[in-house]
Amino acid sequence: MWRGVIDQYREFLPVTERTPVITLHEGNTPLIRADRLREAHENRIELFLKCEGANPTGSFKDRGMTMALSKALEEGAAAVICASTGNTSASAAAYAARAGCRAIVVVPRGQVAVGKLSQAIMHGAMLIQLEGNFDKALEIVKGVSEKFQVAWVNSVNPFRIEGQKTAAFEICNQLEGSPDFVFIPVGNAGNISAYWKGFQEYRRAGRVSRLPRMMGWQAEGAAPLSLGRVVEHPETVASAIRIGNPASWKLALAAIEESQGEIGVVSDAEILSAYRQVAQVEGIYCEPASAAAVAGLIKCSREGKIPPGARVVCILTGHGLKDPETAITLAPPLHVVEANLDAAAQAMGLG
Ligand code: AN7
Repeated sequence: MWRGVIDQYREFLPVTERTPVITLHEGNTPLIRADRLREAHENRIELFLKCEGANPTGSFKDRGMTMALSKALEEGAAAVICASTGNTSASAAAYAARAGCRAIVVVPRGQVAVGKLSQAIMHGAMLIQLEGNFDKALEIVKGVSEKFQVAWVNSVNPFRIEGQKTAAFEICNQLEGSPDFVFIPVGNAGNISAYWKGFQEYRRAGRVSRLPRMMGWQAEGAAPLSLGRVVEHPETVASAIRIGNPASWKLALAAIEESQGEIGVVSDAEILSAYRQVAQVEGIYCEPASAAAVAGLIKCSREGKIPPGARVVCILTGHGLKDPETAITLAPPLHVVEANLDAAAQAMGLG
């Protein structure tokens, strides 16, 4: 039986036999070949989608949260706290419930997708809605964790990064080797840093012989890394990555530089187009932030940046059901028909 990422990758993680393992059996997510999407844009690469929405709370955050909660409990914490654009709060709430620990989550009011809010509520977290954006929430949570006895479980917590790096191990195992390019959305910049750490450790351990290029993608209105400056009022339809001052800024830039990768920017229109394509061409429903990685790949393919034969993985970081409201804004005119066969057939274009 798969028992989660700590059990599976224990030798690579800072845990001992005394660490209580808080797990929802996260990880082991599908890596799916995407031939139809590839054909639509660039027919000479090998394209795979890493479906992190298949984690227990519907995002990659669970890989980090199993570590963060296990270590918090080992260290005797009675409460955890995080700021969040949504997914971190959902995951922290679920793992805290499992650990029997209090969770306090601070989110920007009116800027979190409804599925994510529902998770924090259902798992019994204390939900604080801040009159301010994510960056402000992060600042406040940092202050609270320094002043009071609560464990800070944002990705500045090194245990989060340790857990999240396991996704890189999994991709290497699933491909039986390293990919050439990894396309990944960037918000607070923890995940791209975690992946790079994971690939490097796997190579050092002799499990793979090469390293991929890390290709990070931000939304145009929330692109501090590519602009090289803090964005005071970040704006994008991809609310998960509406972040103007990422905590892991330096680590992310190091990952990009060391891997000879790139940090790029895509517009909201490009994000929504990729979001719809992944769903309609491959049957995989990811959230808008995840689609930023696919939009980045489409852009690079168009610019001829990906060499033929390259093995490419896009990280689909979260499930589409997290944010049904954005999906519904894309709905074509809805068919409402009288309850009889002829009217229905006509509406179907068959009559
Ligand atoms: C679906 O939940 O920051 O660059 O507070 O939910 O590691 O921040 C979420 C980020 C990508 C960006 N895709 O990852 C939060 C939060 C999805 C996300 C990112 C997030 P990082």
